Amino acid sequence: MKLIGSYTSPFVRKISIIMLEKGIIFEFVNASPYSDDSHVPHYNPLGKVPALVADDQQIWFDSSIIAEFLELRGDAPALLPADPHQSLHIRQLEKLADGVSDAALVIVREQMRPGDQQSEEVLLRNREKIQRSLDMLETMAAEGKWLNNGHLNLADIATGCMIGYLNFRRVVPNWCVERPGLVKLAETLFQRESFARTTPPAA
Ligand SMILES: N[C@@H](CCC(=O)N[C@@H](CS)C(=O)NCC(=O)O)C(=O)O
Repeated sequence: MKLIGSYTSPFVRKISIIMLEKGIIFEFVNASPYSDDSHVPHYNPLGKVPALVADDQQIWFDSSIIAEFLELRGDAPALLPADPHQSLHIRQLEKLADGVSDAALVIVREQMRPGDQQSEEVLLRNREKIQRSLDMLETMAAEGKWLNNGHLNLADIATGCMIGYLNFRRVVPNWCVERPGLVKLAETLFQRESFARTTPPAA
């Protein structure tokens, strides 16, 4: 099994953590999707990481699909409930956390442009997406049913990777204000070996 990506990506980190938690042995192939000579399009025509090359050489891309593929292998611990309807609730929160990472990535890329070419509208729109989504995740973390219920699941992992990315890129540094449920969840997750071993490199 080969994972193509970079540890600065919250989506790649999500897959690394899933495989570490499940004890799946894999080779990590460091590849930047943004370099001119990137090999990533060879694995994923969209040019995005992560991509996973399975033992039968089948290539899987998009972190949600890879997560589903890994879950279908059946390695313990299960990160989704067997009941498909319950699973859907957790998958939706996984997508919500991933959507925050997407919006944070847009902000990071926008801020890399020369100041006079940056769009205030794009920055504001994505900050608003992030704040609204974090509010919903906070409610879910406080409820403790589909997120933060004491049994690590896919939504917890996606949320931890997203918060790690907000911290790493210093996007929306006030994310933790009045969100004690998310702060507690992040603190608990960051103590796990799988998270500690995949901390993004210093910027
Ligand atoms: N929905 C995708 C998002 C992946 C993604 O956006 N990855 C970023 C790195 S964090 C990337 O490869 N971007 C390159 C590009 O957009 O060209 C997933 O979950 O895998």
